Amino acid sequence: MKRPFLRLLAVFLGSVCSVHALPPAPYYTLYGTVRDDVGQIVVTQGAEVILLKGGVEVARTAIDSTLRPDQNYELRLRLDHARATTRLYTPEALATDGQFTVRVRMNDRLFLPIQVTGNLTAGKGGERVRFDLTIGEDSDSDGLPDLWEEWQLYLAGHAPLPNGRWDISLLGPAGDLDNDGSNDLAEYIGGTYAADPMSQLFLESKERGVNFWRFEFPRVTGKTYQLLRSTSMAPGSWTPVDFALTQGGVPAAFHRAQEAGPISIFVVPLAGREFYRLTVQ
Ligand SMILES: [Ca+2]
Ligand SMILES: [Ca+2]
Repeated sequence: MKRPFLRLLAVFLGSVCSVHALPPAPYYTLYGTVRDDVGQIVVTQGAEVILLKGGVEVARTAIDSTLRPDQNYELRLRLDHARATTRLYTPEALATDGQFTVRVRMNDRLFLPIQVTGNLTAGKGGERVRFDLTIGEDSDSDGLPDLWEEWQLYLAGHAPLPNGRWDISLLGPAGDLDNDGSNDLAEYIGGTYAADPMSQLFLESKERGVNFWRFEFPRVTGKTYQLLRSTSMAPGSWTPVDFALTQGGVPAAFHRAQEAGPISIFVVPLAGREFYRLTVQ
């Protein structure tokens, strides 16, 4: 099978980025994806992200899996540029560079996401900052939930240590337990097995017609896929491209998998050289 430059290019939309907007609205926007401890996007009805300042709630928003393909929550916060001698104009406003923390409420329980350690610092008004959240325990502080790590070790044929615990240090975001070229964080995000080298995300070119290009990739139930295209592969040159699930079908910006297995997607090709990459959430 031929997979050279089209081979997965699992891109994490989880990195922090910020976009500056113009005044007058001094909102600070926190957004991202909330996942559970096996990597699935939270779809629980009534689940919320809650923001606290000094232990007191100042904002909350519903977790909504239909919000956008690459995020299921968004919190817009008012920031106050108050100087040390002035007071915040509303009790709900956060002082610029103020301290806050985040919790997730789900099934009437409050969870501390593993990314949240201590207080966080709000930036400046107009910023839009990605902050992905994972519910679960992370006793080795590597950003991967312990339950998922233990599950991968079980699948790999490992046994618990004599003390009954699993040696989760064998996995890490930059590690590659099965040596398949996809690191353990990519496998967690992509929903593939970190202990099975045959299980990984890749994009394969299958067929080039006069006015279509057919690709195939192995989808995982519950994951959302988007396609990006570039004519140079230069950083910043990748732009989203719509794709259809059938030749001549209606193109869409993303695909949310309802089942597992290989899937074909169709795009209208450009005239010249082009490169594609697949992203997963
Ligand atoms: Ca961990
Ligand atoms: Ca791997």
